[in-house]
Amino acid sequence: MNRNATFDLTLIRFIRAPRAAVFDAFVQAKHAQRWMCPRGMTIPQSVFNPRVGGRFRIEMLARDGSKFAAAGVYREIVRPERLAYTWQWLGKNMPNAETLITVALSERAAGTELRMTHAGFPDAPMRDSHEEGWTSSLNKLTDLVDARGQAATVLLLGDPRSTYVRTARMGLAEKGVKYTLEPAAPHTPEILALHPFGRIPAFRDGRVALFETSAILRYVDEAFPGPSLVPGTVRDRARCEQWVSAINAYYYDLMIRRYVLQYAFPKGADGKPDRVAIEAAVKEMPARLAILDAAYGERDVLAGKSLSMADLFLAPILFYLEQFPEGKELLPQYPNLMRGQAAIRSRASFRETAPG
Ligand SMILES: N[C@@H](CCC(=O)N[C@@H](CS)C(=O)NCC(=O)O)C(=O)O
Repeated sequence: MNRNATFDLTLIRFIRAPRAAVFDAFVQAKHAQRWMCPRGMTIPQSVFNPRVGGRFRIEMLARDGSKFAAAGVYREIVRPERLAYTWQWLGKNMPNAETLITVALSERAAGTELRMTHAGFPDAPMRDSHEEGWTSSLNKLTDLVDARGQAATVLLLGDPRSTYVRTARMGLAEKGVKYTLEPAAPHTPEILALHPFGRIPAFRDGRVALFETSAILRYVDEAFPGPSLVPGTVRDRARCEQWVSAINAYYYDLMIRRYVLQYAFPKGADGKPDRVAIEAAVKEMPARLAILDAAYGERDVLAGKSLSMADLFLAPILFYLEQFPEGKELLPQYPNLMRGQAAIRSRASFRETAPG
């Protein structure tokens, strides 16, 4: 992005698609309607009249029901290389400046370079809010015209054996989001470039980078259509948050770090698992499992009426717990917990993310 004193915004993207496809995505309603608004919004109505002097109008709908409309006039149309049109927000509470969008498309090996300038903002905050909006919209444009679809834009980095990576993958699968899994170990340069603490997973949606599994899932949940990963009521949403936090704080450490990893990466004398460490962890488990069993009660999920982020955090941990002798013996003593796990284990998102 390039900023200058006249408050213009320039975004440059390489898109793996022919120029004509990118050009048509800007001017044909059937394509533009699918991408010309940030993630999490839709365009229920639009009119595109792509000839010099012709008008377009789009109406955007946010998840909370609020609507935003923008319109403009085509100034220049040279398919497939150049396009210029005015852009003005409509409605009382919207900035009423008329701005100018110029799109230049250049042929590159295996794709197109898009250079988009949105010029004439009256101030820096307005320019910056458009940078955020266009960055997200251009991710959707890439999803649409790149043959790989969303998997060209949405990237999850991590080791598929990690419980947190599996949680994120299950969330993406539940939402029906296509993504690319880029294998990466903790603390490697590619992870540290996105995650200051070097843990996995790390996530990118185009230029939006995130770390921490719960933040990644929050983003995925709101940015993409599909079933919600958080419950519908205030109380249940808080309950979901409560369990995500509790699983991170009181379950992962005990069950994975202090137990599963002792078997998986033995550090005891003569390369055997450290029995003292294992027994200390096992002693604490019945009380923790009983808390979960009570939380399920008669339901199959931890919060609300259907699967939520809370269940996605727990299932990969219990999957590993069951692989080792003490965990395998303990778990059947908690019937509600077992019922909840049977429910989540029957889901495609769980089966398809099984660590190899
Ligand atoms: N709070 C982080 C935890 C992630 C985490 O601890 N991941 C483990 C793998 S399951 C990791 O990166 N471990 C490497 C380390 O602890 O240095 C999240 O929610 O994403």
